[in-house]
Amino acid sequence: MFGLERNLFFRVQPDPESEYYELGEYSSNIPRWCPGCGDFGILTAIQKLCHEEQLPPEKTVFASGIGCSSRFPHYMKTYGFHGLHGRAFPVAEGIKVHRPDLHVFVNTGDGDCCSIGAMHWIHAIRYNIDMVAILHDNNIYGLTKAQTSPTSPVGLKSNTNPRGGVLNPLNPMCATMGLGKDTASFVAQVVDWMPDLLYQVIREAYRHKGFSFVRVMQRCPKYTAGVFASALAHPEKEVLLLEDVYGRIKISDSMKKMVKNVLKHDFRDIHTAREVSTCSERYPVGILYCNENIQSYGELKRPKVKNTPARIRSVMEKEFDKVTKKKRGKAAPGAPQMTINGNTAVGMGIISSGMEICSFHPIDPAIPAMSYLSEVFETVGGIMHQAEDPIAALGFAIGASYSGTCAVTITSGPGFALMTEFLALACMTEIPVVIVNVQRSGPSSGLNTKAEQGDLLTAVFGAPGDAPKIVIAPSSPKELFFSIITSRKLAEEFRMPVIILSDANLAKKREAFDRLEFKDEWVASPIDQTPVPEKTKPYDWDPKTGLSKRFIPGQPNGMHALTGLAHSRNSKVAYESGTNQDACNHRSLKLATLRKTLKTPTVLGDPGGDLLLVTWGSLKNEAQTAVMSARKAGIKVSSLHLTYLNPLPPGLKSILKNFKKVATLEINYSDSLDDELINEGNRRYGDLAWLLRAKYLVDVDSWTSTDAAIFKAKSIEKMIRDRMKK
Ligand SMILES: Cc1ncc(C[n+]2csc(CCOP(=O)(O)OP(=O)(O)O)c2C)c(N)n1
Ligand code: SF4
Repeated sequence: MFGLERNLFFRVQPDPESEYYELGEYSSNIPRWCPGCGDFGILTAIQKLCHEEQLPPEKTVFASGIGCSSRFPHYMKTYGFHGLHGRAFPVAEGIKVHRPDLHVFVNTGDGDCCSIGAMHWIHAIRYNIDMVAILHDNNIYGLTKAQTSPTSPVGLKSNTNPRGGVLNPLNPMCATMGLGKDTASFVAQVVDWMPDLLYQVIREAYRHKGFSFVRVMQRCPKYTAGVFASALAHPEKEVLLLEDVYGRIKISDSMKKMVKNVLKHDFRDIHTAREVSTCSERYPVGILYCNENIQSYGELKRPKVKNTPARIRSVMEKEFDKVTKKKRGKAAPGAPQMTINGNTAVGMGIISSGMEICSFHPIDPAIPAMSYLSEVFETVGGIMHQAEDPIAALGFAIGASYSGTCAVTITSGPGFALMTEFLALACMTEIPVVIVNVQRSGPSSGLNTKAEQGDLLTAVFGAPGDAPKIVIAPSSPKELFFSIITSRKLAEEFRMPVIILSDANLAKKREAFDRLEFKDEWVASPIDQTPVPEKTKPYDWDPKTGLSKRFIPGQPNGMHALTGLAHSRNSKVAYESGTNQDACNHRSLKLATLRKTLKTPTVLGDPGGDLLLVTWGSLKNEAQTAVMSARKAGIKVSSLHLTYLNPLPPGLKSILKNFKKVATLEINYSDSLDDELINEGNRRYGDLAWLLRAKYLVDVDSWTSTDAAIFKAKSIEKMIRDRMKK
């Protein structure tokens, strides 16, 4: 913008050479772990690593899930992302792919990594993105007070297996190396009670370029005091020390004396590594396997060009040309017309907004938008990430956004349903992100190519707890294009997710309109990367608007651990409801603030009458044509189209009150009063009707069908005539 490069901030950091960080500069809050917990040893080793390697705290990020071990980021004075149970990997991947300049670590428990997050773990290994993942393996779910984990030994009593676990434990080392010698990149195992080895292994993991996976046998004196007791008491019998033949790890004489079983090991030999890992009598400790020749997904995805407004302009002008007919259009004689469908509009809007990252998991009817971007996005320096599932797609987008941008994900109903936990996290942590949901007929897998407007309530309310977010429904490809540009700006300004509801009709529908000319103002301004002023809090909510300024990794003085748990303005975990209430209040105020800027929508027809037909999304044109025709026939009907669905625009209540009857026209399901069992008391309504009824206490009827094909102007007009006769 204004002659500056967008990624300028990567080069205005203080010169790391000129800084020296003391060991104490990496410590933050006092850990809440139990006395004797093995997590302390891991913390000490990592703080030592940061100090020895002189990692700039503002350029270091610890991402975690939920668990005792996942509290780790709160104890480091770096940036931290304490997110969702099992979902640290996609977030960390988004961070590192967008910001390769950051040092990224993941702290994960055995439940977090090997159970709920197992799918992300497998793919994290496959992506081989440069980061260090520490598995804090205490063989139990610690935080939730002793449930069996996938690594719990047979017979271990827990409160979910009071007579002892029955399944053989999963061996994370075998699982990792089982993915193949050209997939696993760095695999190591160590115990928390051998601090020197622990430190050295983590150091080698850090120095390895690629995904380093370190399993630490971590003592949990509270719930699994017995499981490592024997190895601790008899290291000479139960531990096998791997002495690497390359001498990366220095094995002291005292270590050798204590352990006794020492194996000279070439960590390039996966067969021996697998063999020793499967041995049930001894824990092998040291580097098991390392392959330095595997390509990193992060490197493969590294943009070859910079995403500057000038480049976006040049690419988009060509893209607009490709869809523009040279001959003069009918609608506006003289102006060249471009014709695009909704899915292409999504792709074009994403590029034109200056977004740099789009993550997705293929699902129809959104796939053509993903394909379009896969073709073009790279040419403006954009990154397309096909994630292992929709959960990871949103997690990756959130990670990228957190690290200093606003990323987007594209999906459809079933994928959107899976995303709701991450969606709430983005609301809670106030991370901007744009989600495009190309709705399809549901429920469940439904009809994948047919349109439905069945996800409105999920978009507005579908999340655990109160999670305010912006929901917009464009009505045409052109509106879709501009809604993406606006959404990015809203997401960043209001620090919240913006959901754009498209649908299968809109996705496929081609619309001709005057050829666009690229405008620099479509591209969002670069993010402020200047040092955070002293004493500024990560959630310095303005008492009136709820708005606050976000800090991003790389910004000096802004280090804090962001958390999906209830938190204070300082981003400290809050253990009492009062703080949570305060935070909920401020997040909600942001919607009220946005609402103040929205215009009251215009009624088509008279401002009062017998019937007001309310629509949203793709039904606008057909409904308006029908209403105009019915009006010509003397019916006192008007129509109202809503684009902003959360928050709803001001002035609606008085509009609705001016009509004898109000009905929504929606492509979704509602009960019919013609059914014998259905009455006013038990009737289920279309999504928008539910919203309007709840919000304005107006008796709003639903005229809906899940068959999108019936909503043609002629049949809508007939519907109006028939129903007004009743
Ligand atoms: C979706 C979801 N499911 C379950 C939980 C509850 N939960 C939080 S932490 C945890 C287990 C933690 O165990 P582990 O990952 O082994 O870490 P540890 O506490 O032992 O360090 C569970 C089940 C949750 N927060 N979210
Ligand atoms: S419950 Fe176990 S893992 Fe959790 S803090 Fe206590 S000792 Fe550590």
